[in-house]
Amino acid sequence: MKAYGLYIDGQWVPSASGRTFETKSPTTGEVLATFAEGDRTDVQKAVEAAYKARLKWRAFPAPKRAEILLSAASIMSRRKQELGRLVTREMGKVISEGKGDVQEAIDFLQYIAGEGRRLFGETTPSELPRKFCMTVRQPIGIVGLITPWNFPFAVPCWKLGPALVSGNTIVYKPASLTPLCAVTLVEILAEAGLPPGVLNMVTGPSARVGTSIVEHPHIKAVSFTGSVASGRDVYTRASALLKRVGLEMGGKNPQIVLDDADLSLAVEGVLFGAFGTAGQRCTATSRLILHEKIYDDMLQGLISRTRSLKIGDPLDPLTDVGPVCGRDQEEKILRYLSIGKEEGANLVTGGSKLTGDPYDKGFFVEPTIFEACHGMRITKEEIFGPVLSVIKVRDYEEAVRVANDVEYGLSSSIYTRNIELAFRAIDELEAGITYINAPTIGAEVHLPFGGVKNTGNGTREAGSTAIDEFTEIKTVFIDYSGTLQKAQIDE
Ligand code: UN1
Repeated sequence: MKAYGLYIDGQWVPSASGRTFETKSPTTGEVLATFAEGDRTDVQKAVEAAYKARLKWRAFPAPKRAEILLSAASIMSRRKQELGRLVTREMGKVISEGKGDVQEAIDFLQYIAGEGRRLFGETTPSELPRKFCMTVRQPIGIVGLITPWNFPFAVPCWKLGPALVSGNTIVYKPASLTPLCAVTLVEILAEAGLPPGVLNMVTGPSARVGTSIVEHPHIKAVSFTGSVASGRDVYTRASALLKRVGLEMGGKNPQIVLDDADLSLAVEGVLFGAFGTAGQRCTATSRLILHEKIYDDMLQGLISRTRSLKIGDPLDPLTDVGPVCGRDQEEKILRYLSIGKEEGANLVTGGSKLTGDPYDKGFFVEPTIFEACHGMRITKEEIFGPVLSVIKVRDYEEAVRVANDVEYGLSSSIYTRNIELAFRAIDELEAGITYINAPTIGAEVHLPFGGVKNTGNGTREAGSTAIDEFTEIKTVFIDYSGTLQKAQIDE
């Protein structure tokens, strides 16, 4: 069994307490490796390393910093098959999606490396003669990154990439369900040439490692992806210390299907949106809002396609849906299945844990569809599993009203051929992302990603906005008149 340490100042070291934890395959229960369990003392050491490295890293030219990201992307491309399998073994998503996770990380590192030769500021005329005005982007300093288990390569790269190219040093805490992916990613970045102390990783529980990162006075910004409850805690603690915080949290993403839609396209869309990654994406479709005229046809089509999904070993390329990621995750989903049944939602397919061989060793939940009434808990709360609530509406207006009546606003989708209603949906759906005639999942890395309402606090990851979370803007005035010139003062 391989045992991994914490990564501090370019060295793999045991935790101060000597405690360890393990990661298990959600498919077979096999223990994959053990990891150092960090706490406040280890975070302190990681911050010291990041502090020591920060001035040199900041002075290293941005295009050179970007080259390291490009090398990491090439190592990942070369090892894509193996890394995809690693994601699948540790996290449980099916192998095509495991490789997709790695591909998303590669795509994004390549994209953000371009910032090394941009990091654009503005130049603008002065109101005074012989005076020049501009802005430059500068690193924030030491940033804390806290990442989830559902995209163990892509989401850490969304944060690490812009933080590094902008010249920050990092203390990184990955999710405790996928530390093997995290260790591998750090090894790749080290191999790509990242100097010691620039990236430090502390594995261990959120309550100790995460909180210590959020509360450390030298860490000036925190970027977090995870649940609303944890995000709220991060925000509360960090904002009391006046830190910059980027939050990307839950979703209750709707797919609306109007009566003029291409129904077979809409069925394939919701199948991928709701049951891809076993529903464990923050962009997953968890509500299907159907126009009453096509309700029966669409539901019938969807039920038969859902029943034909193959559930099982995610490494098998023929499998459609793998296990959910761990016991807590499974328990939460099963609890929501009971809640749905108790609330009187009509269970039309699925609804149980799968048992028997080969399911007993892992955490397998059937893809589940409820006919629900808007307002039931299963239509409002994030489940983060393969559970879809179908809601009937009379028209476009009611569809949008229902879609918007939740606390979240990450992704959204509408299937229609009516161009006016498609454009109205872009205006009216309360979400950071709207898809027309495509499922709620599958955002591309060169566009901003994030949500409104309780999904986030206004930051956008990826795309052209990615570096905003990790840079300070300095405004510069250069007076070359040789005289004292006074802005705003009448002469
Ligand atoms: C997430 O679930 O946290 O848009 C990220 C998508 C993926 C990213 C999801 N590109 O579904």
